[in-house]
Amino acid sequence: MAPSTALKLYQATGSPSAPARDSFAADVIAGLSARHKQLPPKYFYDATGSRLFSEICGIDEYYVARSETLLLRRVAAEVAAGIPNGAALVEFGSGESAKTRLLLDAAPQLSTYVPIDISADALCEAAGRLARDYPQLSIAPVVADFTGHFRLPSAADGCAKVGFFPGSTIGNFDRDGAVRFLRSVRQVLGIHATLLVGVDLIKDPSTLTAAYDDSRGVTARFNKNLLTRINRELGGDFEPNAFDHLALWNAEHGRMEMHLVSRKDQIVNAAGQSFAFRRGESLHTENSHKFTVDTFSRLAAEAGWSVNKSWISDAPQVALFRLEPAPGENL
Ligand code: AVI
Repeated sequence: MAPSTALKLYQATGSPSAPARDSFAADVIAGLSARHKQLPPKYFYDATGSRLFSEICGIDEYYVARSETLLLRRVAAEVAAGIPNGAALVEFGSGESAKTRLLLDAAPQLSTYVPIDISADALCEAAGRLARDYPQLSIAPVVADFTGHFRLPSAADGCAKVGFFPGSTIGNFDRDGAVRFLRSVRQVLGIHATLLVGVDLIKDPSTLTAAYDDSRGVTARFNKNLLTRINRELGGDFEPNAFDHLALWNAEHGRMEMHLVSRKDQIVNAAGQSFAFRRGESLHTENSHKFTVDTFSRLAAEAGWSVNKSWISDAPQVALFRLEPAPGENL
């Protein structure tokens, strides 16, 4: 039997289509009606946005993916040495599971892989490929919004759990959201767990800005694709070229910000409502927080985790943290 047909997909949420469209519309109406217009970055990732993001990960200026892959390659054996026999690797927002192979290759003692992703198609494809290449591994994909509450599939019962959250996606949450997410991961994984988190580190603003405003304009297209998605899915009439892509370093909040800045006074319709933009007015589309080892350790501590070990890549630097439940913390 082909691996893709042998794989059982755990649907942790109801059918995402209708409720997902409703909450997209509600988020667009709320975000465009706010005094400072903003949209949640999770809506970047339709099929085109996901493809553009993969392209960004291959761009020289976007060091985040490259530095993390090189780091994982360098420390995989050391990370693997801390993984118990028969453990389950649980990946939050697994996408193409590209970096996962570095861990799977280094840790053949893993018995189970649980990739969690909102996209059933991406999950099926990635899980099918992994099932072919790692026939000893039990693969139990879960379709879920990894920021929400869900239970792990029974395939992971009785296994020690190793959470995996690479890619610096933790930086896309605000501080409270990051703490809430890390707390919910502790609940999902249970008490005998460790969590590997990839985090981008603060560095010189010119390197940071170039990473979010690449010279080929792929990140600009990624940003403007959000408007195209609103047009297609919510009957919008945005002219993407009537907005400029802006990437800026906000030193006060330790984050890269992406905005779409209106090139003119204009009225835009979307989700059945009209929204006025002034020339120069910004629609804030993403925050990407950057940390030091110290600031990330404090954030993790707020969520009940303590740092067991951290590894830092060559420049441009990113970090990989291994977290364990803080002593005395209850679930
Ligand atoms: C997915 N996330 C970690 C990326 C980041 O760096 O914040 C998304 C991205 N935005 C622009 N380029 C990449």
